[in-house]
Amino acid sequence: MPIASPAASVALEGFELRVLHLPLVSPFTTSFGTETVREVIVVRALTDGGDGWGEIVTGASPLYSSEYTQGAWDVALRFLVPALLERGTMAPEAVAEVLAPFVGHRMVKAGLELAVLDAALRSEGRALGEYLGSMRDRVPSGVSIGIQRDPAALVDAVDGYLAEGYARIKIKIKPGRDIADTAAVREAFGTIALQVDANSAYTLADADTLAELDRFDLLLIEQPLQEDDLVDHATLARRLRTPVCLDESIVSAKAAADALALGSASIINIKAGRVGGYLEAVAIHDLCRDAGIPVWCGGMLETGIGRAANAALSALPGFTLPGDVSASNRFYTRDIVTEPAILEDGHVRVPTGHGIGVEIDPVALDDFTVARETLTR
Ligand code: OSB
Ligand code: MG
Repeated sequence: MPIASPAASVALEGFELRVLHLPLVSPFTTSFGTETVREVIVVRALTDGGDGWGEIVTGASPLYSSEYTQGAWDVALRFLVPALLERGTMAPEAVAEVLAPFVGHRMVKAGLELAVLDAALRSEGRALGEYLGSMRDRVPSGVSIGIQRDPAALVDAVDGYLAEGYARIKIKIKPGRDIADTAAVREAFGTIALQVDANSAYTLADADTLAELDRFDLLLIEQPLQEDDLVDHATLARRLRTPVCLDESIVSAKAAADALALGSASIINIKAGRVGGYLEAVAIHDLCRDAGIPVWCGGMLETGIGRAANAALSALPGFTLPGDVSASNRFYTRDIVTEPAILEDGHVRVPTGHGIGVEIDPVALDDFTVARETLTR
């Protein structure tokens, strides 16, 4: 259902943007590359109702999507933040509308919107989960595991996460590191909840290989083909018994509706950053729920800011599959919030504090900051 009751308007006084470098506990390898440090932009909205926090989930390079840190930094400071400050006073629900004339840059828009939303909800004393329509106080936690040195190393990694209690395992695949890796995990751990993510590494010419995955009873295969391959995904989906789930392709509610109309996917991964914000994410949740399509919450190696907001989003009723909403320590030894998300019985808690429900650790924030810029009205 759409947002039941809109948030308060706030007078925007300025925005502080910071680039942070957070070391990862271990390298994270996907079909598009390896990361050892998470580069991320943290947004602080300065308002008459107090500060609000958001996170721009771009990576350092445009490998997952066309967005990347320096491009995000530039477009935010040159166009998006000035447009918001120019408008002055607004409700969080108006942020997307003010930013709509600027094409693309959805992760930047999402981070700015979250900061305004957090400020507004904190000023009213409301929790983000309650505002978005959360129905649960905790959500099952899945973990995304990067490509390892070899299948044996992958089995070791999966073993560790299962021992911690993760409710669902996702492994990254790419051509040449697909069937044997998946077989090794299935053989080692039996009927665990298992899915794979290709991050666009295949083409339709690989359909025979991908069909070999059918024998592993996977929950889904995520984004086998390119972002704009909606028709090819529909063709592939007809070939596979494994459900096709889209991540990169779903950049908006419109893209989700198109994908469903074409039969490109039977499950959708929702990431607020990729779709331009938590409100657009709720719109996709709503349309999928009406269409009987399961959704789950994806992750972008979020700091404690995005991790808290993702837990709230994941508690909406249509999120019927475990998301990539892992504990903070899956990626970080030190987070920038005072109470990083922890795994409890395979779940993470939906914060109940005001706004995103977590407090920033100012010392950690400063320690990880490598660049900083403030624009005021
Ligand atoms: O495709 O889901 C993805 C991380 C960065 C970019 C893309 C993806 C991922 C993940 C990690 O799989 C998910 C997480 O944050 O736990
Ligand atoms: Mg993915």
